[in-house]
Amino acid sequence: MSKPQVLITMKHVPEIAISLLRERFDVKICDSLIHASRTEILKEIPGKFAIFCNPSDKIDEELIKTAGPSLKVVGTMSVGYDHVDLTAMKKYGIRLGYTPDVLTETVAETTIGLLISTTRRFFEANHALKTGGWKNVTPTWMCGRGIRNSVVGIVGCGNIGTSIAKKLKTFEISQLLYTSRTEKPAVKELGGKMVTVDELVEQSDFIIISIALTEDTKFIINKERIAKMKSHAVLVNIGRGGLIDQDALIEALKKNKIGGAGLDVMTPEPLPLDSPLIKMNNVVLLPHIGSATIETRTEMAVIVSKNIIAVLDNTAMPNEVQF
Ligand code: 8YV
Repeated sequence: MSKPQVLITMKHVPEIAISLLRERFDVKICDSLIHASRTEILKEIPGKFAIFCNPSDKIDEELIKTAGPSLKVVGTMSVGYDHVDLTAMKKYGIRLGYTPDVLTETVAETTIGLLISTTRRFFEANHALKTGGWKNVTPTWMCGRGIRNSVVGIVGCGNIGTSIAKKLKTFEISQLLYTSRTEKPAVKELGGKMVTVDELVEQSDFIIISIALTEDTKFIINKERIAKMKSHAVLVNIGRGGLIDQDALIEALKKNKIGGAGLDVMTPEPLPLDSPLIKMNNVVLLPHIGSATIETRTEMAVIVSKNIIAVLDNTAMPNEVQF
């Protein structure tokens, strides 16, 4: 009897995760060099039991209908699932596995790195060094703002936001602000004060966006809120590009209305090379590498496989999105 089939939309998935799947499934890995295009996914998806994907794959009704009734589970290698149309998933009775928790510390580490490299101008300084700009150094050359004694605000204090708060504690900041639907005892214990998004953007020297993208949080950082920020405020986004009105941000950065931005996520991804963000000295851009350590990505991939296998076995998934 033939095995059920899984489609993996990307290359270089850790072998351990693929072997787990191979024990139970026929595994089809996309033919594309790195990541399957939408066209390739739609060509390959008919008859598959599962799709092993990531946030760059839009899982919508068209894809589900193209897969046909064999499709029972979507396994996304991510904690975020804004790329999945939950209404369509529900309509067709498809389950969704994801990978929370295992990436929390890694993403929090990336955030701290991005925060420091943005405010202390690491990439600008590195570029100057490599291109002959390191000449007669004046006392204020390449100076940034320190994090110590500053007000740091975290928009969205889930697991990742809480881990960022814990790490920030050692920086001797003067005040930690956060937004959340409910008060977070762990963050309160660190001295964190729950405020509204408007209070947070007005009062913070550093603003970190660490919230899931939903209909409610889209453009949570809009033109009005950017206008309320301090003129030296540094904005860091490790959530999703869609959380920020990027055109409004670019406008503010061009006019030096805020101090700078550190973005691991943006719109669209990959960012086109002609985006004004690329040329800006007060912007640090990373290509969505928040969770990119070998250990974390391996753990994430294994969880995706286990989530998919659980559906075949009709047992509880290690991590299932309830909707
Ligand atoms: C992705 C992410 O998982 O977890 C998320 O929501 O955005 C990333 O960590 C990454 O693109 C690997 O698939």
